[in-house]
Amino acid sequence: MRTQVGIVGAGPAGLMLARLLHLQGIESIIIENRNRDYIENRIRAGLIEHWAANLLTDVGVGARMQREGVQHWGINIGINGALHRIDFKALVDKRVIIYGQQEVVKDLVGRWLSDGGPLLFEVDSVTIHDLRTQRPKIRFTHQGRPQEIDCDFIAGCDGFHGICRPSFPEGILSIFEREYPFGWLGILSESPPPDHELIYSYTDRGFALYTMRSPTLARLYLQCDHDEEIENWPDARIWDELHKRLGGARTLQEGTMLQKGITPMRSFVVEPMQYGRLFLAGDSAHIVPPTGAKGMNLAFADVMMLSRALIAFYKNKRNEALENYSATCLRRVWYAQRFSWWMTQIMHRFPNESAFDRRRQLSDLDYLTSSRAAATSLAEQYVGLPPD
Ligand code: RFL
Ligand code: PHB
Repeated sequence: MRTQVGIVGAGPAGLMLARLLHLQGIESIIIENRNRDYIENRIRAGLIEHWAANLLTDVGVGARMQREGVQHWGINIGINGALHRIDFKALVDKRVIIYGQQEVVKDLVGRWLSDGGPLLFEVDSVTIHDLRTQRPKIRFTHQGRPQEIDCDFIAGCDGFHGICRPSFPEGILSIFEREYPFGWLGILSESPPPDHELIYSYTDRGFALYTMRSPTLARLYLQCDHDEEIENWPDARIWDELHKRLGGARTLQEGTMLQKGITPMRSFVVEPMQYGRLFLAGDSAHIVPPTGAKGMNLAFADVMMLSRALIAFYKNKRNEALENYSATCLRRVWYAQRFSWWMTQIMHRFPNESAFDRRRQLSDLDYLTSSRAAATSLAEQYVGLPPD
């Protein structure tokens, strides 16, 4: 097979990149190691930044998001049960949209396939070659047969556990990382969320987040130990803890749990995000803890930059944007890293924290919820800065 851009991974990054390139007449082939049903039903992110929601609409895959997604013009910060609203409309005049990542994936896959775009599911044994030449290659097996794609460029959109990042030769990548000594236990419940907007709740018992997928479907998270086993959390214990960490300002209705799981929390960045004609985008290059809701949005920002650089290459024969890809992305990546780390460290309890640390967190939250300047800073970062 032969294409202009070979894309490894059909997550938000790979699918959006293919769409952006297609709109400019640039060809790509996507390969994905899971099946369609799996990627369209994997429950992950739920929050889309202001500019990213506009992007989905601009590229023609936003119609269902506009119908079924819910616009949020603020969030609530709970401090031991007392709720304070951060008003995005008044502070920055922008909104975010709650719409599940798997729905975004369904919309992008549906559009790609109906346009006749090549997307091979359930590929195996993927390897990439000749990265420093003008004809890099992707090799894999598909339906038992060995295949090779001859490309001009390879986009490594294969997530944190993919093969593209490990294919950089030794000594090229610098890794910056932090593991947090806790995880999030997340559930999806057939019940209304306690508020129509999100509640980020700081409590003496640990952090909890009350979010949703729709007015009748709650997505609820609890801070738990990083090595916690889900078996230690029968439904009754989860509900009990969710009630306690919400405090008295709202009431929480219980419902049938459709899904529950534990996510570790980590900050991770590799530099650079490019080697020869291989470009990393999304989770393959960086991970943020979910407290700032930035992961999927960063994946979209990376591929916006990559598509612009590839368009400049194909349309204007210019290489500068490709050469600057890594530096351009990393500036935004580090803004999101800093924000996600900051949200994480003011909201959670840490195993070795001192009384000083607790007072400092409470003072940070007090400042955030009483100073317009502090609230504006959070709002600006939370709704997301548009890629420049
Ligand atoms: P993905 O979504 O992991 O997609 C990578 C795809 O590549 C495939 N793959 C391969 N394909 C071919 N060959 C190989 N060798 C391959 N290896 C892997 C995989 O099967 C997969 O389909 O990465 P991408 O596209 O970079 O997208 C990143 C986002 O998925 C991620 O950042 C977000 O889910 C993070 N995240 C959130 N982000 C937000 O913006 N807002 C949120 O509210 C938010 N909440 C969350 C989150 C992530 C969570 N978890 C479970 C990690 C909440 C949670 C709980
Ligand atoms: C979600 O709706 O799953 C969600 C929202 C905000 C976050 C993390 C997850 O910070």
